[in-house]
Amino acid sequence: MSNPIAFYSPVATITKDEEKVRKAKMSSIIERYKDKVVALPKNVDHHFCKYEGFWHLQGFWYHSKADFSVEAIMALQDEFQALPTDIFLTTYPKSGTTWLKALAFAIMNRTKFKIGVDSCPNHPLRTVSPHDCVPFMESDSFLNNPSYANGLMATHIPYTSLPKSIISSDCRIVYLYRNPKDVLISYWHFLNKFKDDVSTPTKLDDAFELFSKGMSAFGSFWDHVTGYYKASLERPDKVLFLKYEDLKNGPENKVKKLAKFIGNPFTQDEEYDGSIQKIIDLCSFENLSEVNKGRKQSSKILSDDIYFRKGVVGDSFNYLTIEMIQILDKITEQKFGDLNLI
Ligand code: PAP
Repeated sequence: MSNPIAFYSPVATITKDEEKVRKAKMSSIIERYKDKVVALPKNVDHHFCKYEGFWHLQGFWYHSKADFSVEAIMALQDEFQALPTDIFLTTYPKSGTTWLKALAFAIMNRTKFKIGVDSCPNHPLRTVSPHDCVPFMESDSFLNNPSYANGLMATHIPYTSLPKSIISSDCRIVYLYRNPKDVLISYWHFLNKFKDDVSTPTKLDDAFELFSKGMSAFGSFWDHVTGYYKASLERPDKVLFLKYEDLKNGPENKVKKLAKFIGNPFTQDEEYDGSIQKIIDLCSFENLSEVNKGRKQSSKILSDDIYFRKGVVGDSFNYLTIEMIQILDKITEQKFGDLNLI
């Protein structure tokens, strides 16, 4: 993380020309993999937003022909070279990625950007989105220029499909788990915020059915979690498994654990002077959602607000029927039964 400013500024102020370059890069990747994609099993019965359906790769479903799609995963698997010092923040979509990005970024850059309004009113997280500070590997911006990540990246790619060099280089991986019911509801709201979808919102029934069948971008929630959870048991010094709900309930301990794991432990002085709490406050839902109110970074979404809806545990109970809850609980029990995960 030698110069974080070098990578968040261009993203925050992306020009039309830069966007063109990124799109051209993504188009060339899509073109390069088109024959391979044609050969993959697909399900085109279900359209979401601008996506034409789902394509199956290595046990998981993906969209096609855009960033965050199967072509992006294939390109990363073929080309991405990790460094042993790289750190990967990994999640199933809607599990708290934005929050984890903010926390890891704030922890790793706390010498450069001191926390606390007086010491650093211009902290990047007071002006730009956590997504501008920590890129997704499968995004067009990263694929166009991987070096701008500066050693801290995020991804939704399942553990078993990560580019091989991430594992062989012994990189540290942080996985954030969130309970599937809240993930589903968060995901459903998110889907309906995409521009193309505003006039024809996805019904909750449909989102539920597809999610239960593992038919979402990045595949089955349960298989995704299982891959990372098992890895965290097998390689605990390299894979840290955290839970959104634990972070909500007792953030201090988890933030300490995260800092230690990513190689930036808090000193005793920092523990006494409230540094941990300052990071928690900076990365709180309230603060980040205020900073990102009305911001618009990408043309694909209405605004960065959509990453900050409610940020609470258990909101799914306001939407799901009892039957839906029972079905999801049953799948969770069947899938996670022996893992001692919930
Ligand atoms: P992504 O995977 O597309 O990047 P992600 O950040 O994982 O999205 O999911 C957004 C969810 O995290 C939202 O949940 P909700 O729909 O249930 O409200 C969002 O509110 C929540 N979130 C974002 N920032 C924070 C935060 N600082 N603290 C707690 N929850 C947060």
